[in-house]
Parts: sequence; structure tokens; C-alpha cells
Amino acid sequence: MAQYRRAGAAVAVIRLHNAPVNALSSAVVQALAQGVKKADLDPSVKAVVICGANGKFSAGADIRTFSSLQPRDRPALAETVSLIERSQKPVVAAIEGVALGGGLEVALGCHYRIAHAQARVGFPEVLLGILPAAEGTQRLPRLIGIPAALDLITTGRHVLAAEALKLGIIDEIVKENTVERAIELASKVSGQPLGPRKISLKPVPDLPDMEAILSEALVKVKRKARGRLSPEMCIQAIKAAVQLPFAEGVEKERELFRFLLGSGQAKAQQYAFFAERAVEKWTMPSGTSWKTASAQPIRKAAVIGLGTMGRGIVTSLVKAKMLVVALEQDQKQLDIGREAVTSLLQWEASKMQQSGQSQDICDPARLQFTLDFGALRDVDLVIEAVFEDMALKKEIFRKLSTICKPEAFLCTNTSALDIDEIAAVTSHPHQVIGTHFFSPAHVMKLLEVIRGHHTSPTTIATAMSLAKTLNKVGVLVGNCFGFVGNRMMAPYVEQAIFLLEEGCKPEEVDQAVEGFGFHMGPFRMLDLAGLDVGWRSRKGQGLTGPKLAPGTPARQRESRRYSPLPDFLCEQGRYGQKAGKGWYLYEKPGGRTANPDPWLYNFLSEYRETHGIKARFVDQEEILERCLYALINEGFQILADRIASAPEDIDVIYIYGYGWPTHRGGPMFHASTVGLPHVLSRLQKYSEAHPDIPKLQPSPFLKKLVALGSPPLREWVSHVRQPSSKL
Ligand code: TC6
Repeated sequence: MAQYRRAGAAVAVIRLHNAPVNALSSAVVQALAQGVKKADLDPSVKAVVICGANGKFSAGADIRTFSSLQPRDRPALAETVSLIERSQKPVVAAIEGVALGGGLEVALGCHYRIAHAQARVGFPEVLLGILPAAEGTQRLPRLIGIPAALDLITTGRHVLAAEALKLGIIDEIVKENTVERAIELASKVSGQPLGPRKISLKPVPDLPDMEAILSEALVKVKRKARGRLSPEMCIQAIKAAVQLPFAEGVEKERELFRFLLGSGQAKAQQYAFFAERAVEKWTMPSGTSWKTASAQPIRKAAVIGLGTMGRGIVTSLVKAKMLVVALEQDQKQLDIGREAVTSLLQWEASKMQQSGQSQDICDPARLQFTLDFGALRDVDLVIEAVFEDMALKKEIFRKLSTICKPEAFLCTNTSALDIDEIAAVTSHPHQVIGTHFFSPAHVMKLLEVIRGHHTSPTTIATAMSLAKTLNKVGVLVGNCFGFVGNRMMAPYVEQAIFLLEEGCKPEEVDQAVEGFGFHMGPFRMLDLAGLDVGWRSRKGQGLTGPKLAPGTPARQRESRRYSPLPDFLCEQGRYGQKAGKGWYLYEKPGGRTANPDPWLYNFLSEYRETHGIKARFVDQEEILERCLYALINEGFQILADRIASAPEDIDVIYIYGYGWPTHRGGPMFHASTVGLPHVLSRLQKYSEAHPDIPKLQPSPFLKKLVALGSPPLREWVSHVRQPSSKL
């Protein structure tokens, strides 16, 4: 848990030991405290070094234990950090790998800090719904000043050693032998006065406009937090560091920590942390899993199509240091694509430079632009990113099947289309897989990985490993229209549009959803994505356009309620932001400021009049419940259909792909929090009021879980009916 050894005659080394990341469990903290006390009591020890096993200092407090922490408890970690600082002998932190959260707090209790050049430090607690409660909010501002402390503590970002040195968090960077160098330093400084090295004794560096800095920071985090409490509490704790003596600031920090721990948001955010890690451990309905399948190395990849998605994918691959071939169909498109990719890479390089990372990561020399399919002969993996057009995709996959080497993996970037239909035109359907990137693909963290009927475990393992290489979160899902993300989005958007028919304005629906914590409500999102995307899909499905049977009622399709509102908008050229108008009016085509549009109000009134709909007032609760519970209901059906293998898969997809607020833990976690009987009863109520909307009829699986007494979320999948077939 923490090994104590002597290095030379006078230095004691305490090595934190708790694989894989040296999390500070209570046993580790206890052993660390014992080590410090032992060193203090031993007159032959003149200085101490604290380091971590396996090249990592520590990733902080053991997050798994927070659920059992009593809010009244004083964190034992805080006691130990104070103990380290009070030591009569100099204590040096030797930071390798990471010193995060409580790990950094331990380091701040030390009198000196040395870090390896590749080490990262930070206070990511805010992302877990808490704050650095082992006196971190009181020590960091004293060490690096208020503006920098505000930035680090409220964003949770990790900083590399070079930036940490610049900020004053660490005293020295070494390229190798961090622990040995720390031992040397410890020997050198033994006997020197420790007072100036104790951060708790330092004043917070004063600034003339301190009040203004704190108030501006508060306004900024409140705007960004969308209901998340922890950033605001972090500011309050930092404010206490400015206004109160150290001991009283610590009391305030503790009080805020207790509040956050009991708020429910911390539980949701910590669930999301572990969900993100759980989705890496994928399983197929057949039982095959990540444990037995191994990924193949990908050195060279190709991207077909340099539209918005293709450009982002190319940028991601280049950033991940892969050799990339980018292919387009004609010279003009290729030139436009090349220019766009080059500027994205330049932008990425400048961002990396700012954060002290080496910029050769974005080396454009690794990138080849071509019109020639022959250039794909030796690639290990292809990502097709052309339009959502089945015929076009099939034509490309037929070609790939003859040109690429037999062991190449063939991925299709699609948000809804049938992977099996695409795979069927190739001679290696087991190497075909869906990779649904989210726009902009070089920024968005989610990769929905879609297994087809024939997709092999090796192909899945390779696609999941690709996600990790691209610094994305890969989630494996089954093949159905819209997969998980867009399949659940459909009933949500459908409800939003029905609410307009019934009397709402787009901004009322958006405000309700944004008030819940979404970055964007459904109408702003649709305008951003382009209304023509859905229009094309609906025309393809024969819901509107030339394929629609003559005489079909305007607001009904196969006895289900249908709203032609978005089709009408598209017929008027109102495609959303890119056209300067959609559900909102924008300052110009491509403009970003969504303004309520009087034209739309008129249009909606006339529409209601034409169809004999009496507008009614719909309150926020109904807006939210109809949109969100319709989405959640589909989630239960997706679990029952084994398209997602666990609720965590759905939640991670929604957090990383659709802007679901992390402090609500994802749609399925949210359902478990508000209670399944509640979700069921509201769906029952709305489906009785709207019997022509099948997506409001509660999923049989939700009903089953309620009948079983609403078991905890982690048990849900054990109640899914076993499949009759082997896959
Ligand atoms: C804190 O310190 C508060 C203090 C004040 C209050 C007293 N605890 O991410 P990976 C597990 S709050 C428990 O896949 P990587 C993780 O679940 C803490 N477990 O690896 C996974 O387990 P699995 C503030 C933890 O190399 C395994 O370790 N600190 C913890 O991609 C490997 O993790 C943070 O928020 C933990 N603290 O990334 C840091 N950390 O194998 C959180 C990790 O069973 N951690 N695990 O699935 C990270 O950001 C990353 O894990 C990493 C390593 C950058 C350290």
C-alpha cells in the first residue's frame, strides 16, 4: 500500500502502491501517514521522498469509496497532507506519470516537488462533482495565485510538467531518474529551514482587482456549468482562501465538499466516470468479449470522402500519428478537402503548442491526398465517409473489396444505415464494421462502433482500439436503424415537433431542455445539423416526397401520428443555420445566433388553423417529460433488443455524443434516479392522451423492471430475455 525504505544513510523513501493508478484508498493513506510518522521519529532520517509505484505518483482519492464516505467525516487524506507539511524534515514529491486530485494534494503538502517531463498534474475533482477537499483549494491559490488556481480547479484540466513548472506548481523537471533526483534534492536541502516551503503559511498573492476576478470567474462558470454545482462551489472555496485564514478556509472547503457529496450530482458524475471505463470492456450477445479478442495494429489508414466528417476523421488520424491516405472523387473536391484539413491541422498544432505539447504530432507529411483508389492497396484500415446514400456506399465497398489487401478492415461512417447490407457486397463481411463519428470528428469524443451480423471479434477489437488511439470513447452497439444514439434521438425530436403542433414555440422547448442541462435544445440542434439531413432520410423511407402514396393524410402515416412541419420548412429552403433560417432566424447563412422568427409563429398558427388544432399552454414539466421520457423509453427497448449491452453504453453515448449533462449521469441513470415507476406512470399518462404516438407506449422491458420492483441499474441486463440464436 505504501512501501517504506531507506535510500542512502539519511533519506527515507515512501512509495505509494495500489495498482493500477495508486489511488489513495484509506489503506494507502494510512500507510502513507505511518511512513511519514516513522521517518519523523527516526533521528537518522534527515529527509523524505514520496513517490508512486509503476511510474505513477497517484491518480488521487479512490473514487470507488466515495459512495460509502460519510459526509460528516473529515477526509483522512487532508489529515495526512497536513501531517506531511508539518514534518520536521524536508519532504520531496517525486512525480512521475500523474499526480491528480488527492495525488496532487499530497504533493502540495510536500516541501519540494520534482516532476518527470511527461508527468501530468491537475485537480479533476470538479469533473467528478466534488472539489479538491484535502486542502487543495486552499494550498493551490497560495502557490500559484488566484487566476491560475481558478482555471485549474474549475476546469479540471491536466497540465504537463512544462506548464506546471511555469505556473510554479513544481520546482524542477527531469527527463529521467525522477526518484533518484528527488533523493539527491532531499539530501541537499536537509537541515534548511522549512517555513518558507510550507504552502499553508504563505499568503494568497494579492491582486488589486481580486473581487472583480472572482466575480467574473463566477459568471463565466455559471454560464458554462448548465446546472452543474461543482464549478461554482470550487470558486466559493477559492474565495475562502482569499478571505479567510488557512484553517478557516479549510473548514469552508470541507463544508462545500460535504454539500456536493450529498447533492446527487457527484454520484451521477462518478457513475459517468466508471461508465466510460466500463464501455471499453465490450461484450457481444454471443458472449464473445474484449477479454478474448485482440486488436490488429493499424499503421496506415485511408479515409474516403473529404466532406465535414471526412476532414475531421483525417485530422484525428493524423493527430494519432498514423499514415493517412485521403481520397476524393474529383480534383476540385480534393483541393477543397486538402485546404480544409491543412487548416484544421494548423489549428490543432497551435493548440498543442499553447499547451506545451510537441507539434510534430500534426505532421502533414504523414498525409497523402489522392483521387486514385489504387493508393489504398496497402492500407490496414479504410474509413468510408461519403454521403448517407446506400447505393453509393455499396459501390465503394465493392471496389474496396477488390482493391484492398484481404486483411484490411473496412469501416463505414454512417449514422443509421444497415451495416449488413453494406458488408454483403464485399468478399470479407467479417471485416466490415460501422464507425459512427460525431461532428466535428476531430473534437467529439464519441465513436459508436456498430457490429454487423458477420463482424468478427478481431474487427471489433481493432475498431475499439482505434477509438482509444484517437483519444475517443468507443461504444460497441448492434445494428439497427439509427443504432443507439440516433434511434433514441428520433422519438425525442418527434415529441419536440408534436409539442410545436400543440402550441409551443421552438424556443420554449429548447429552453426547457437547456434548463435541464443540455448544451442545445432539439430545435437549435436540428438547425445546426441541417434540416435537409432528416428530410432526405424521410423521403428515402417514403414518409414524404414522391414515394408517398397519394391520398395519405397529412398528419398520419400507417395510423401513427406524423408531423409534416419539418418537411414544409425544407420545401421553403429553410435548412437551418447554413441557410440562415430553419426553426430560427440567423443573422446570415451560416450565422450562429438563433433568433425567434415571427415568420415561424405565423406559419405555425396557420398550420394549426388548417389542421383544426387548438393551441394550448404546455408547461415545462410536460415538455421535458415528453421529450426525455420518450428517449429513455426507447433506451429500454434498445436494452431489450440487445442493441446496447448495458445501460452504461447508452449513457456514455448520450453524454459524449448528444450533450446529455454529465451531472445527470446519462438517460438511463437519470431514469434510475427519478425512479422507474415514475417514468412508467408518466409514459402511461402521455400515451393515454396520445394513443396515436406508439413511441410513448411504455417499453415492455421498462414494465418488466417495474414489476420486478425496480432493481438497481447494474442488474437490469440480467433481466433481458436471452436470445434464441447464437449471435
Ligand atoms: C480526489 O482525489 C479527491 C480528493 C479529495 C477528497 C478527499 N480511484 O482511466 P483508466 C481506475 S478524487 C479509483 O482506464 P488511463 C479506473 O476506473 C480523484 N479508481 O487508465 C480503471 O479501472 P478498471 C481525482 C481509479 O491510463 C483503472 O484505474 N482523480 C481512479 O487511461 C485505469 O484507469 C481523478 O479524477 C481513482 N482515482 O488513465 C483521476 N483513477 O481497470 C481519475 C483511475 O477497473 N483517473 N481508476 O476499469 C484518471 O483520470 C485516469 O484514470 C488516469 C489514467 C489519467 C489516471
